[in-house]
Amino acid sequence: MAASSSASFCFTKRRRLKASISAPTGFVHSIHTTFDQETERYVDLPPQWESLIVQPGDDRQRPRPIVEGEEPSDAEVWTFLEALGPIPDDEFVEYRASVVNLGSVDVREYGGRGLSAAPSEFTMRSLSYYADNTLTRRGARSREDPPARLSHEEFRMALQSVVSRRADAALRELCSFVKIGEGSTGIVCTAFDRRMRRTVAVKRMDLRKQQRRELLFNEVVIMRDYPHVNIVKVFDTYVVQDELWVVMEYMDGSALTDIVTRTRMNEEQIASVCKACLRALAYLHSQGVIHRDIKSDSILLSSKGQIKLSDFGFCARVAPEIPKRRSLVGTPYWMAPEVISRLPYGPEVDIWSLGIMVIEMADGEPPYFNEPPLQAMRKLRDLPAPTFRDLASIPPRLQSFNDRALVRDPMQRATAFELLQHPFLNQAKANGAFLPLLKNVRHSVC
Ligand code: 3AM
Repeated sequence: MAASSSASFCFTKRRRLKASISAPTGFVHSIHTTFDQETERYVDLPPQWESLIVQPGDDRQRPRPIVEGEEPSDAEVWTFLEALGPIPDDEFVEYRASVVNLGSVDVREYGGRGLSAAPSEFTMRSLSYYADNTLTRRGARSREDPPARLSHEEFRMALQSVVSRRADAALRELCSFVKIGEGSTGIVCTAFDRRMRRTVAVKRMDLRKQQRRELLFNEVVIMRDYPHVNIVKVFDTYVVQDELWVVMEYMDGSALTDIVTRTRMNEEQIASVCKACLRALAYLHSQGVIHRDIKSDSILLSSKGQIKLSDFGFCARVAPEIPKRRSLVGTPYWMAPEVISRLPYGPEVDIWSLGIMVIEMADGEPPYFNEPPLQAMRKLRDLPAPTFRDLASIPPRLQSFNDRALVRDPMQRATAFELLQHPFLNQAKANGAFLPLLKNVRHSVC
């Protein structure tokens, strides 16, 4: 106390200089944010502030996906093949023999013209098989001897050769970037696309900051090669300096997470989400694609009531020659028991995760959400399949639907096709089931 009073005494002896500040000029009131007393949330926050201000109901701690595992994915081998360069003609016959059995396209096309000319059918479907044969025959690598790691620049070049457009086009055509969120692989912005004259969503991923950078190939090819009414559309892809940019349709409603955490969904709305998601999954599974990260965060809604699947960064492929995957990939609370047990798994894992997402829609969060991720994973692995928190309040049709999804034995679990036939989905509405819920949950972009 004594010290502070003597200090104030010193200051009073000094002459204070007052700065003079003029009144603001050219003032424009373009943002009007208010505070809703009922929900205790700010309304109409500028989008760039939304990622900074924690509001009640916001979940800043959304669990992140785990990406682990040594299996070389198709894309990983693919990038390695790219580094090996064109296949010499005298070796061609052998390669062709190994691929032709898969009904793939001409390998020479790939070898001769380089990766950018390679049809995606070939590159994505048969590459692992092709690579196994190619690499061992060349004597360069065997399956036990994993591919040499590409340098950053080599990897960038490989990615560059599969994206749809050149970086200068992105810089010329995209403007007015506003960050709207952050995922596990990068940030998402809205931007205005001058060529298409529309607002788009741009996912920007730094090549150097990825847990498994080869998974970035998924971001380029999956939405491009598997167009579907319930899958978010991708318009263009670019490599801009050290980033991969994926330009997508902007889903101006919200992520399903915003809805499940803030409101109570009715049966019709839950059925509508399930139907849209199952349609996308039935299609992807028929093409041998597993999403591996189904959860409310991966479902996006538009203000017109469209429901679409997104976030394809953790996909894997299965094919007759590689019918199962092994790596531990997914988000802990949504992971199927077989993934956690490190058993070989297939597309059934998406159906389990869908079942967990149904619990999210009914209860607001997945089972064991109050436990740390590893504890929750242990329970999912060891305990009987989880169910709704208040089973008595869940309509029987919804219970019976989810009883077919949350089956521990993947062989007994319903497929996407089977679930699409379930009577619970008769309540689904084409569009519009969500419109009443969408108000106030999403940033509005002009
Ligand atoms: O953090 P929130 O939930 O607000 O919904 C996605 C998430 O937003 C959003 O970007 C954030 C990080 O993934 N997002 C991703 N793709 C989108 C798209 N195509 C998108 N928002 C609109 N349209």
